Amino acid sequence: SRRAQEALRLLQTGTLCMHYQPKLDLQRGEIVGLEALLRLRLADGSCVEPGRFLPALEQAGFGDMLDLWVVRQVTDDLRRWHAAGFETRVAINLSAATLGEEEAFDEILATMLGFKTLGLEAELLESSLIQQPELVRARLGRLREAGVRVNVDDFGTGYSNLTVFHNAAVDVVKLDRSLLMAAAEPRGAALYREVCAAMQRLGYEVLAEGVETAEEGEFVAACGVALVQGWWISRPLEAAAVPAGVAALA
Ligand code: G
Ligand code: G
Ligand code: MN
Ligand code: NA
Repeated sequence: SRRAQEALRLLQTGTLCMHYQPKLDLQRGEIVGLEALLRLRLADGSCVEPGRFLPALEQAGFGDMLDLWVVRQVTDDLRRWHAAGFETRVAINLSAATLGEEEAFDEILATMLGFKTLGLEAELLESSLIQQPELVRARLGRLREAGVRVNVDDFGTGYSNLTVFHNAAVDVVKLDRSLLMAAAEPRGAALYREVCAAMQRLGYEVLAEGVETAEEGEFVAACGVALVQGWWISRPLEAAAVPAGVAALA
């Protein structure tokens, strides 16, 4: 397909790397972790976002191999930061393929286990959690037993399937930016507030994604979210810029 061809062309010309976006704990007023985001750096120094190459690779069956590459890259970055006296928790996006493939899952979990004390987290799309519910439940259980917190990513997009919340054990619900954009209208604001409250009553920690402005920050804080991520706090940072970048936010 055309998309697969573009993805291969990009991979031929660029280098995969990770960027890291800080997450702010509103109560503590501290950066409590980072989300690892895949990028492709081109020779001219510009970066391509994953939307242009990741879906084609996942469709071609490379999702689990890519996740394994990401976990190794993140743990390398964590080692370098640790040597420089910087420690943090990092959340890794996992593709649906990884939850389904035993070999890939075991290897990724083993790699994560080596970094238990630093605190790794997993982010999974709702759509990855609704297929093979028994298998997914077992795999999420193994992640959480290993101390890996599970985040439901992009909540509120696609067709939200609420069975995730009684079938699967998760720790954090990340409310998608589209819900926040809809909150510019009164009904959208009420929906955001109620979804946030319901998730908290069910015992989940709630993170507001894509918070771009102080006004949005004040709104989500008033809704009671625990964690905030978005340009208002920080853009995703290059790995080398993370220790100083996070220190500057403190
Ligand atoms: O960083 P950006 O907004 O362009 O990310 C676009 C999408 O790609 C997001 O949905 C995000 O979850 C996904 N994504 C980003 N980095 C990774 C990664 O390392 N692995 C996987 N599987 N998905 C990622
Ligand atoms: O994993 P997820 O689908 O949540 O990916 C998050 C994506 O959103 C990343 O690609 C990141 O670059 C992007 N992003 C992060 N903060 C903001 C923001 O404040 N506004 C917008 N529009 N996008 C953001
Ligand atoms: Mn994510
Ligand atoms: Na998201």
